[in-house]
Amino acid sequence: MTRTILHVDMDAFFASVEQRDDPALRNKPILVGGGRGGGGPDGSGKRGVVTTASYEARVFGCRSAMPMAQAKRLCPQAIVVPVRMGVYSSVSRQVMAVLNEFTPDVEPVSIDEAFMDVTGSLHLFGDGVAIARLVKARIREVTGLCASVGVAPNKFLAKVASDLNKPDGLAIITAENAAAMLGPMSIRTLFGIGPKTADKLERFGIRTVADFRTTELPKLRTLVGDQADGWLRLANGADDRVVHQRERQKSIGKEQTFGDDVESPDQLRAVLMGQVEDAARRMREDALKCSRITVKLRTPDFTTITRAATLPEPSDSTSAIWSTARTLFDAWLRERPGPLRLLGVSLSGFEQAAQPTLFATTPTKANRIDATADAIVKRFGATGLTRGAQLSRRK
Ligand code: TTP
Ligand code: MG
Repeated sequence: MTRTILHVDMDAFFASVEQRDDPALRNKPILVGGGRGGGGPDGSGKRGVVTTASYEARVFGCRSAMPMAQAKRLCPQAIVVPVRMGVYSSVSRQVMAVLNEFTPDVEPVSIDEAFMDVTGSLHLFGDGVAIARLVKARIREVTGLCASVGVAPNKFLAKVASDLNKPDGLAIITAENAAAMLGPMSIRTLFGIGPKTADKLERFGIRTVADFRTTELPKLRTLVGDQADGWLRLANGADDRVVHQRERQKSIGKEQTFGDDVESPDQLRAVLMGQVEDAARRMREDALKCSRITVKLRTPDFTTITRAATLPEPSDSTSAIWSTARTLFDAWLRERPGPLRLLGVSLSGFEQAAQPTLFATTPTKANRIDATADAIVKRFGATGLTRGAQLSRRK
């Protein structure tokens, strides 16, 4: 069966998020990572490395994984911006939720890239190129960022295609033109050929995909072993790997262990409210609604208790979730008043929320407050917003 596969890859992902959030960085060469306040992509250790260079900095030769000092020599005017991994993860979830509006067959590959099998969605949205245009437009609308998309009959070709016209690219590779397009490309394009294998093949004069194709199979097998057969299939544009849906999230939660046990019910409620706010926002980013709310408590003697309740109907509203979480918490406090070591909340029993583009629904007041709160957090980070119940934390 002929499939239509899309590969979506955000352009200069971390750098574009920084440029979006700070107008002073727009159209400027910027280097995300290293140096002052920056760490590795996980926010720890590994100082002094570029995680992303904006396209303006790439013109000067700055690249990912380059030592920051070297990048600064290539482009002294570049502005160095620290990594904000939490923000990129939250944008990533928004992007993946957008892709899920078009098909459930979405396979995230990394923080900024995913495959989609849209074969079953063609009758709804048009051909692969039409869907690619819609996906790019929706990503821009929801995140303000630009993605490149490749359209092809399989994963390998779709990934090659998404890279062809970056940034803001949209490229198609068909079964008919695949062999001709791949021919002049480096053997490093073939999925699974790492730098060591590539060096070895190149020493034997096999540099391009066309070189690889025209080398006799027994020779390829002596050079690279049994994998020769698979790479030869890729070199001919064939790839039957399927798009695997990501495993569905079972719960979204947040918990906090206190440095000193906390006794004040108001303070505990404020912490819980903040946790509900955070978990509900992440759930909305994934376009989910939950039906089960679990509050977790740990007393100073390390006893851990959970209290759960089921909502009458699935909800993604912070106020609905908060009122249930608060009822659970207050019931616990009436039974066993006293200090706590840990407090947390988790949301589960998910169902997909209605997709905003496909089903226009009338937002309720609570929806509008949540949407505003989400927009503020997106813009200023979680500290930009404090609901009433949280205020006692500031005392
Ligand atoms: P990429 O998609 O490889 O790169 P990119 O999105 O910055 O640029 P483009 O796709 O337009 O070529 O990686 C996505 C993000 O992953 C990138 O923004 C930063 C992070 N990353 C690292 O932290 N370390 C790395 O070595 C690489 C390659 C990426
Ligand atoms: Mg990218």
